[in-house]
Amino acid sequence: MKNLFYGIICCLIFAACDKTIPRPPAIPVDLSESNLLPLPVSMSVDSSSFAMDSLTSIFLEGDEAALMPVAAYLQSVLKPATGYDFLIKKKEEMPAYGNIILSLNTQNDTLGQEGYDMKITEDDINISANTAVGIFYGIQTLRQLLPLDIEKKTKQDVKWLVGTGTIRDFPNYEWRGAMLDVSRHFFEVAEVKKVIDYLAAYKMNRFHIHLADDQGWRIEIKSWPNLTAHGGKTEVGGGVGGFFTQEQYSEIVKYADDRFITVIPEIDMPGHVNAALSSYPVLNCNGKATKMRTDMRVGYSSLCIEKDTTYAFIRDVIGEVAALTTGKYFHIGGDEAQATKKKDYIYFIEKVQKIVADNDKIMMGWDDITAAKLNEGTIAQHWEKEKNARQAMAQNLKIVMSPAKKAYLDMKYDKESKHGLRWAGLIPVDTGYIWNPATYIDGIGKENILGVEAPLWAETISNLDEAEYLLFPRLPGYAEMNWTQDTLRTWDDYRVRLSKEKAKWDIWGVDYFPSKKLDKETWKD
Ligand code: TNX
Repeated sequence: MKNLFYGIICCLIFAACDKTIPRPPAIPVDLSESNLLPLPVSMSVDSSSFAMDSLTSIFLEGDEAALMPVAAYLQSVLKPATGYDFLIKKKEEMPAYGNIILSLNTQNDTLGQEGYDMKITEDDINISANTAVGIFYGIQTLRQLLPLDIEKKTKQDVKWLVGTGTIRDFPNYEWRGAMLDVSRHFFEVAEVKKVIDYLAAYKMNRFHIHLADDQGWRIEIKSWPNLTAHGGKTEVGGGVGGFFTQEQYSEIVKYADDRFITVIPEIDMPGHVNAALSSYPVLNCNGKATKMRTDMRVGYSSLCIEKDTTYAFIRDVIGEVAALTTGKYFHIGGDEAQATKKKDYIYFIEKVQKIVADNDKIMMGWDDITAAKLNEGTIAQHWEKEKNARQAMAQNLKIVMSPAKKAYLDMKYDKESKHGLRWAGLIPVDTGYIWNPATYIDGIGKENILGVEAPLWAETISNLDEAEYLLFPRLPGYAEMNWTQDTLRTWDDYRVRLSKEKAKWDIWGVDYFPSKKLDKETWKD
C-alpha cells in the first residue's frame, strides 16, 4: 500500500516535469524590464516567458570542444541559486521544450568575433555566435535577464522566468579594460579574482596589472629573487606588502583566460623602479642600493641607462613574465621618467622595444613612450598630455584611452570621498560616464582608438573593500562606453539602470560608494 502511494506520487512529479507532455501555459514577462548593462545593440520583446526548471538542460550545437568550457561556465552560474543540475546533453536527446541551446553554427559577419544573438521563446533559449567568446557574452546577458536571485550562492525558491524576445549584440570597441595597481598596495590572488569577475560580468576583456613600482615589486622573477624577497616586503604607508609567486600569477592569468579576459602585465621602466634599485645595488649607476620607499612621490627613480646589466636585467624580467603570460601584450610603463634625461629615455625605450619583440609580444606603454620612434603595432595608452596622444597618431599607433580626468578610478568622487586622490580632479559617477572617447581629443577618432581602459591606482586603497569603493558605481560606465553603441548611450537612461544594479552589488557583497548622483527611488541606503 505504502509502495503504491509513493509510486503514484513519483508518477505525478514526473508528469509535471515530463517534457514529452504539453508545456504548461506561460506566464507573461516583459523582457524590456530586465536591467541590461551594458545595453545591447537591439532587442525585440514578445511579452511571454521561458521557464527554467529542474529538467532544463544545456544542448550544444557545433564545435563541442569549443562549447564545453562555456557550457560548464553557464552551469556554474545557474546551479547555486536554482539548485538544478543543468546537464550538458547531445542535441539528438533534446525534448520539445525547456532547453538552453548554445549554438556555434552561425557565420554572421555582423556579430563579429564577440557578438551573439539570443532568441527566447516559450520553449527554448537559444544563444548563437560565431565563437565561444560570443556565447560567453550571451551568458552574461542571460544572467541579467533572470530574476536577480540568480546571483545568490544558495538555493532560492523563485520562479526562474525569462521574458521572450530577441537580442542582437556586439561590442563597440575591442579593448574594454581596467587596470589594478598591486604595487602601491598588494592585493591577494582571491581579491584579484573578484575584480576579474566584476570585469567579466560587465563584458570587459582586458585586465592590466601594474606589477612593479617604487614601493613594491610584486611578481617573482626566478633569476633575480631579491626583487620580491626584498623589494616585495613593503608598500605605501609601510605595510607588509607581498608578491605573487609565478604559480599564483599563472593562476590569475588562467582565471582571466577562462573568462575571455586578456591579462596585460606591466613592469614600469625606466622610472618607477625604486623597489628594483633597492633590491640590487648593481642596477644603480653608483652601485649602491637605494632605501625602500613607502611614500607616494613619483618621478625620482631611474634605471641606469648606460649599464649593460640594466638590459640583461630587463631581458630576464620580460622573458620570465612574458613566458607566463598567454596574451600577446607586454606593458613597459614608461611614464613620469623625470629622473631620466630625454635622450637617454628615447635610447632606452627603443632598446626595450627590441626585447619585447624578441619575446613575441606587442609592446604597450603610457603615451610618454611616443617620444621614441616606435614599431608599427605598438600601443600607446593616453593618460594625461594630449601632445603625447598626437605623437602616437603621427606614428600611426593605436591608442587606448585612459584620460585621467575622466577614466581614473583612483580619483575621488567628491570632496568627502573616503579614498582616492584628486590631482586630475574629482570624478563623480556622471562625469565618468558622460564623455565620448572618439571625440575627446580633437582629431583623434574612433579609427585611432582601441577602446577605453579605466586604471585603479592603489596609493589610497589597501584591500578589496576599499578597491570596490572606487570601482563601484563607476566601473560599469566604462564597460558600457566600450560595449554599447555611442548612439544608444544617454546618462538619463544609464542612471536608472545603474541605480538598479545596487541590488546586485548587495548580493555580491560589494562595498560601493553611496553616490548622490543616482536615482533616489532605486538607490536607497
Ligand atoms: C600617475 S598615470 C601615475 C601613477 C600614479 C597615478 C595616481 C601614470 C601613468 N602614472 O604613477 O599612481 O598618477 O593617480
